[in-house]
Amino acid sequence: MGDVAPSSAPFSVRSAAVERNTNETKIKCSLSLDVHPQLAPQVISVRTGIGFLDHMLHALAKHGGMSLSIVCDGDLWIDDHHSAEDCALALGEAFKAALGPVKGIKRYGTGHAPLDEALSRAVIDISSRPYCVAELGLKREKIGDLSCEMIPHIFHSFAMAAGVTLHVDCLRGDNDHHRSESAFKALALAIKEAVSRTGLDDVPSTKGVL
Ligand SMILES: [Mn+2]
Repeated sequence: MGDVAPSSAPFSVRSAAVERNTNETKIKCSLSLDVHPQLAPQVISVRTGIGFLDHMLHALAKHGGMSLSIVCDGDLWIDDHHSAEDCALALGEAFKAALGPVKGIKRYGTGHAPLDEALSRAVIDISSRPYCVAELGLKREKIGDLSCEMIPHIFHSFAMAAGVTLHVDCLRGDNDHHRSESAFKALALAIKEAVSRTGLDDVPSTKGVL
């Protein structure tokens, strides 16, 4: 993991690939936390089997400045639960692996993202203290083929697997598609800030370890 610095410094990409296979889902996920217009162009390919989840994860990667490939072959004949949860777990595992030791990054990140009338806030601490509070106030049963009850669960699963503390709140909004999308985009902005390199090589904690 190189230090940040003048644009002539070597560019390094923090990335990881994980495979997660159970009787319920088979997932391949690769994630890069760094993109560069020439050296590592952003590439996003998301096929979870759940259209609205694809839309949300695509937005998360796009606005998080990440490259993401995820393919899930899951038991959608049952419902969307296992696929949605396990994709979030795989993404969290890939995030944690790509980041490696928590050194030389900002650690904390906050994002606010509006989408028309909706506004969400996400706050992340890359802390090795997995915790999640997600209050999205969604009213519909589902958006497309994704159950609304799964959306906070996706944030929770991601936080547990990634080992991060995460608070995501939708502050206002009438349209559940907008509320959800603004939440994912807010998380994207929070992640982008938290993983950004400080140019130092220290552990960002008074404990000296994270
Ligand atoms: Mn949309």
